[in-house]
Amino acid sequence: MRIDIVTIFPAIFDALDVSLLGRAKQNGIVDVRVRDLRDHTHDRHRTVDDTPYGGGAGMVMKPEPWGEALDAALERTDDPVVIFPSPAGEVFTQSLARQLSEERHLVFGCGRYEGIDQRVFDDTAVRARVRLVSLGDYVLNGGEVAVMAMLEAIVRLIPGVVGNPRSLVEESHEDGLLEYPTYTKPPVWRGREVPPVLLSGNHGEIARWRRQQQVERTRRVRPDLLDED
Ligand code: JA8
Repeated sequence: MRIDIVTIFPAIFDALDVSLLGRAKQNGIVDVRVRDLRDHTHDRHRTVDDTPYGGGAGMVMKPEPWGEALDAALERTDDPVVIFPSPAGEVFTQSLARQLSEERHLVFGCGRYEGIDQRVFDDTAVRARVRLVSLGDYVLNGGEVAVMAMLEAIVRLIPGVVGNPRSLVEESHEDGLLEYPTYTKPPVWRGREVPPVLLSGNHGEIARWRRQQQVERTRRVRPDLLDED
């Protein structure tokens, strides 16, 4: 999978060389290109923002550097998806991560300040599938950390990135329920015992207990997950 990232803070993505994503990069499973938006400015101060038309607080990202940077990212590609993290976007879910993990080319645009000139989205949508995506109902200072989170969720779903694919199917959210509690040795720690069923060797009973724990936990902390479909 090819991944382009447009940002004014390329150094944030140095962290992509570590851990799972680092291995996926080294193995050539993902080809990541981090692009500095300021390389597409042409004034002495490398300006990427300006005051908002209509007034209001803060600054807006100018369209011209974005146009150039996205032209470069979209050059000689076939059917890319362009993702802009935004609190105004659709919510990022495991299902969207799964969909995006099957794409050939993802482009992430990291906004800062009060946002990007709307015409950048409109112009990009003529050439590519554009999605505004939110991690949740809170505001960050920019899209970079949101992109890191999305990339981790997406890249680990690409075949060959995570060692044991079974663990992907079993874990949280693929079945719409929260995870069951997990335990390892020792059998007693600070007076706290591991639930005896897990030591019973009865795999049918263990599976039933785990499913019951998932349902109880989901009802307690995320009843919204049980409501729909
Ligand atoms: C922000 Br500025 C900016 C850009 C993207 C995002 S995604 C999120 N939750 N907040 C803020």
